[in-house]
Amino acid sequence: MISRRTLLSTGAVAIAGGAGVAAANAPSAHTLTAVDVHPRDYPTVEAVRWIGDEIARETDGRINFRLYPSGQLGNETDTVNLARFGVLDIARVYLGAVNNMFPATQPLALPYIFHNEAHMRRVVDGDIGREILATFERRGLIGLAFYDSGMRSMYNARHPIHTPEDMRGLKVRVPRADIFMSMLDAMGANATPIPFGEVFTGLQTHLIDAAENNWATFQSTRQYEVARYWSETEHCCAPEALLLSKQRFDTFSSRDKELILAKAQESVAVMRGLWDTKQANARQTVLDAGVQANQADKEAFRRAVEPMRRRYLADSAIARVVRRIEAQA
Ligand code: BDP
Repeated sequence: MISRRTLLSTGAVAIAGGAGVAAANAPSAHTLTAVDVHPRDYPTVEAVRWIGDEIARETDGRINFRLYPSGQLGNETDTVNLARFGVLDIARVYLGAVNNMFPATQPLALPYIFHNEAHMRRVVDGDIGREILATFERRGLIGLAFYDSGMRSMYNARHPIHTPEDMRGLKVRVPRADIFMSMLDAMGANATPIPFGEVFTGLQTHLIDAAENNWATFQSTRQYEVARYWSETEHCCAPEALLLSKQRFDTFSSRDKELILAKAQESVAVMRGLWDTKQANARQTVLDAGVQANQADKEAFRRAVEPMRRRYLADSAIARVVRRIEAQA
């Protein structure tokens, strides 16, 4: 089996157009490489493909995208860094991957910060969203857009979860990000960080009992085949981030830059259309396959994470943004 690291380095060679086996496939100077952990037909990947097609059309093919979906080029934190250093161009990542490097993104990932998806959309579409996107520039990235990621809930292979009590002793997979780890700890789970691509096998082999994610991911990764209980905690509604290498961006003329930024912004509406359909279909597929779904006691979960939320709110910059977000509920 080829290790992730080998893949990453061969991928990086191909992208940088270096010598050797990969050189034959090296993209031209105006090909932007875009990575995502999701498969080709996932809304985030389709939205980025849409941007590439639009830009290629407007520039008569002078600028085009090459997509590397399904985590081919490694985990999300690695791809963020590869983009910062100009090895790849566009990284679509979940917010946990950038929470530490870009603290301004933390409020958006806090549990129960958004009342519903409409609230999240309103916030990222407005001044708060724009201000947070602008902070990516401080460390080598252009924040292109925020995409939908729905609400994350809990699923497991053992029993329905109603209250945090039901989480005791469960090994719950979390993404390797401080916010997610402390969120799940606060809920009383045994938070186990494992990479996204290993969750299915982890559930299947009982290395873990549970995980949390949105309907679309639960379905597209087929994790529902091995975790038969979905419990609606809806604890997190963090959007996805679409990031572009600043090094690469700076090689374009101001006209091209405007085009890239404009198409990325336009893709948000495209993505939301795809997302709404995907989310509804994924939910139906999972329920039709016999997964048992229940409402969890969200108030009890909200109480459980309150001390953890308060620790984040001790940072006055975070507290200020949280107040503004709440004002838009
Ligand atoms: C999905 C995100 C993906 C993350 C994944 C995870 O779209 O970027 O890698 O969750 O939990 O919802 O790791």
